Amino acid sequence: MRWSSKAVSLICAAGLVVFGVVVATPAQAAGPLKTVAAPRGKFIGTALATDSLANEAMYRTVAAREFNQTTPENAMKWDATEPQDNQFSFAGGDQIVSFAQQNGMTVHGHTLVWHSQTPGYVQGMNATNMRAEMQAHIAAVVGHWANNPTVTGWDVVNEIFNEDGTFRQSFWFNTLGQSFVADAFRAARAADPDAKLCINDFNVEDINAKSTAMFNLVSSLRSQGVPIDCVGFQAHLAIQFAFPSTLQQNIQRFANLGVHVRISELDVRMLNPETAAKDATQAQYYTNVVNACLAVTNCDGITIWGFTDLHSWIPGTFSDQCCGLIYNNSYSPKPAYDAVANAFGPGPTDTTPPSTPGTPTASNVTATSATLNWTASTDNVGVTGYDILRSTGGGAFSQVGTSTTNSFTNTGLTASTTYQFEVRARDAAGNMSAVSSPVTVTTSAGGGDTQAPTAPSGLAASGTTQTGTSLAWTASTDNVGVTGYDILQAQGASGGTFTQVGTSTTTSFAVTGLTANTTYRFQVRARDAAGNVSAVSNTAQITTQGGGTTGACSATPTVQTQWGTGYVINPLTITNTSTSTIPSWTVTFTLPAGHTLSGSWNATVTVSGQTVTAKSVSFNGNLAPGASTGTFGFQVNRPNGNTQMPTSYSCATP
Ligand code: G2I
Repeated sequence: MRWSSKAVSLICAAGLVVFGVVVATPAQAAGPLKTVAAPRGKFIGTALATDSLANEAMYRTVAAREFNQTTPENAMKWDATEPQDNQFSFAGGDQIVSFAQQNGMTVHGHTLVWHSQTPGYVQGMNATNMRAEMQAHIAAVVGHWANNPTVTGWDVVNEIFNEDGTFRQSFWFNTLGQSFVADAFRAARAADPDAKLCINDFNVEDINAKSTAMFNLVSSLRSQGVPIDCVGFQAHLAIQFAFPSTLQQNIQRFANLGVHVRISELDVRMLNPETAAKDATQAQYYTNVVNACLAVTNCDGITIWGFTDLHSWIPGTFSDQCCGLIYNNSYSPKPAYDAVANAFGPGPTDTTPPSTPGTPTASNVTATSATLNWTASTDNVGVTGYDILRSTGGGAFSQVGTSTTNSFTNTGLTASTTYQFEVRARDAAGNMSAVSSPVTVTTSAGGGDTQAPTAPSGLAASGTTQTGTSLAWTASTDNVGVTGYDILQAQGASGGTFTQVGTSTTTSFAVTGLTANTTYRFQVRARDAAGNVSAVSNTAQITTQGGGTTGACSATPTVQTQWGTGYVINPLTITNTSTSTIPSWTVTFTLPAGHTLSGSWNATVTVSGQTVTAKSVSFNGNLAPGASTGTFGFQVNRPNGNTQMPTSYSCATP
């Protein structure tokens, strides 16, 4: 639907009366949201609560009009579905599923295994009983909706990591170790082979220690054949924290593993009170999230964690915060609504330019650079960036850069020279604001910035394999700004020389090319634009996984089917029989005389005479001790009736 100008002014007036804040004029945004999201191949959803659905007509109307997906906010959690052992209650879940069915929405089940909202009778069990309880719960709950095509997937495990990437010390982990994760996914697959099975967590939007731990786990589960299909990034964001700038890059690296990704619980809270300026920043965050999902093919869509500020978990959890959603308390769309609608499909009618940015102030003026800060512009849809204009010695202004934030550092200036800077704002439709008033800056005589960044801290390595490891650290600070980090490496637990092996502009780095079974130490240091280098960080030490030797794995064939002139071996199960992780495997075997290979899957196969050599591919090579992969198989043609089978199977690493 399109907002008529009459409706818009009514909404505005309502906003003014209720909140006493100046509400930006809602854009003539395209909508409903599902109408603009669907052509882009993405779902747009909301969390739904059973009591609001039952009691409020407006809640039902907006939910049905705007969204084509829902995640039950609480109704499918353990305390709701199995409050007492073996006494199941599906009424709340059924209520949401039937609302979804009537209104063309899909349902994502939330959530099977979580440390929160799980009754005490589960938490006190011993390991044997707890595993059986978990499997029975999953079988019953997933099984209840398994034949209902409206329920398309599940959050199987929820919030299993600490912020530093270690496993959360929940009763699940403390009783069962990390095995509960794979067991939960297997139980869910068994209960509904068609459901898409997700892991879900918060504070994993950026590339950081927690998201990297999740990345390593997903990658290892997939290499072991554990049925995990998707990753949910909750995205409970807040405008008082920087937007997670590596969101797109982060979800892309997961998608590259072959899983689907989703923004699963989006909201963008703010410190009280709500103001028009904060609403504009919030709208910008929503724009950024939609754009990140649009940029990643396997991002299936976005679920907002509710839609009206009237019903949100935020004030109950953060008493000083509010207003994270896209409709206000009286069900009027906020700028964030327009931001989502326009990011999916730009409204053709947005001709409103952003407001003029505040006059810049200059700081950290050196002989060669100056940093500008200005009061952000607001826009009915969202500011997409700023142009920075400069004049030297009173000459004409020309553009010297752009910024997506309300600050900019101009480098390459000449010492003892007077410049003037102005900024202007742009929106997604290309509308440009007026230019700000100018600020005059005179660079210093020389010498420039001599202050080094602080040393990076908290350097830690995770996900160490035979040939690599992932480093992450806490950012340095600098009077002007950190421009990057050097990564230093030394061999051995002591001695040796640290040499630079790479650079990073973020606070993480993937080290590759290491030797198996070898100890390394790592340090990082920060640089700024003037070339000042910080002291080095703490040292992180790792030892790579043991190297492959013949006999580290075994190969076991299964004859899947055979006929007169051929047969299929599937799977040829490869098992890691050693005590350390293997990164890859090579299987050889001999075909009987007259037999020829006619096809194979999930390995790189070469044939020489009757000897076949099969090497693992990216997703099935890495096997933990004792783990197996059943992904490789092949087909053979044979002379009619010759019933011999291949012989001399052997498996080696790498
Ligand atoms: O905490 C925000 C979300 C983080 N990720 C997992 C989500 O499942 C979680 O959602 C929230 C719901 O939005 C709240 O509505 O999970 C909370 C529980 O941890 C939910 O709050 C609970 C209250 O704590 C209960 O007192 C209340 O009975 O909602 C229940 C039903 O209204």
